[in-house]
Amino acid sequence: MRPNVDMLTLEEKWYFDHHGFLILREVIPQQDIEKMVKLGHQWHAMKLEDLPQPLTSTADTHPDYSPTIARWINNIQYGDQVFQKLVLNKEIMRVVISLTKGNPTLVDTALTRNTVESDDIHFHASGTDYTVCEGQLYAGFLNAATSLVDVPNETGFVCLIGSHKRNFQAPDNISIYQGPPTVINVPVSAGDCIIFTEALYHGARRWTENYPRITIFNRYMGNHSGGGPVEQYKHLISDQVYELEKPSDTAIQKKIVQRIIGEFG
Ligand SMILES: O=C(O)CCC(=O)C(=O)O
Repeated sequence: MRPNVDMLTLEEKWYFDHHGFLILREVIPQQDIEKMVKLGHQWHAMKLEDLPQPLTSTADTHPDYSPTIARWINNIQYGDQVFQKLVLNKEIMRVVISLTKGNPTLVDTALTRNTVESDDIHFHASGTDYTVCEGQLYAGFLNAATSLVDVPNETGFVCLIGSHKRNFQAPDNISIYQGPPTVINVPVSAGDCIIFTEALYHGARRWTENYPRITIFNRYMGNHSGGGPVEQYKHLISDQVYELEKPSDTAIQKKIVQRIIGEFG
């Protein structure tokens, strides 16, 4: 018999179902934050063609590209072990495993830099894959957004609370600058992680501080059958990260999933 993959508390379930996200406080140590910030600055100072392979920036080739886009660097887990540690973070994985019902696949990593010049990120959402059945939540596309800096009120992540349920089409005139109760802004401290379903309408307000906002967005899918690791560079990642990037097979539980469930068991 398979072990129980639902490691959320009742309060976390209520909160996620109601809001469309959960906040995990202080999930990474200060020394990891410092290392990530240093590498983030280093990579963001590079042009696309100069990034160490297989790092890339799909921001630079994005259809909505603008010189002031909040730029992101992808495949960072191949660039340093500290990002692999975040991908496998036990607290984040507890939530990801629970919400994907035990079948997560890491599909993207992105280290994003916003400055006061960066464009607003207007409300958008991806997919409608969110359900609740017999007390168990399922979110087929999750984004774990870990902030590497303090994000004060009135800037950074915003969302249309509860919009992941999608029972009705949201009006299209709601702005990221509207306030509660419809639109909420989520201030966080360096090391906090907001895990949200991509079915939730979300965006980001203009950055206001005199230091850049740096955030790592690690995206996970449930029962994902496509994609996979960058095979040519598999020697740069651990077996656990490699396995997490492999498509899910619902008949076989990933070893990394078994290990994390065991640690909470
Ligand atoms: O910057 C943010 O917090 C939101 C980012 C975002 O909208 C996304 O990753 O899809």
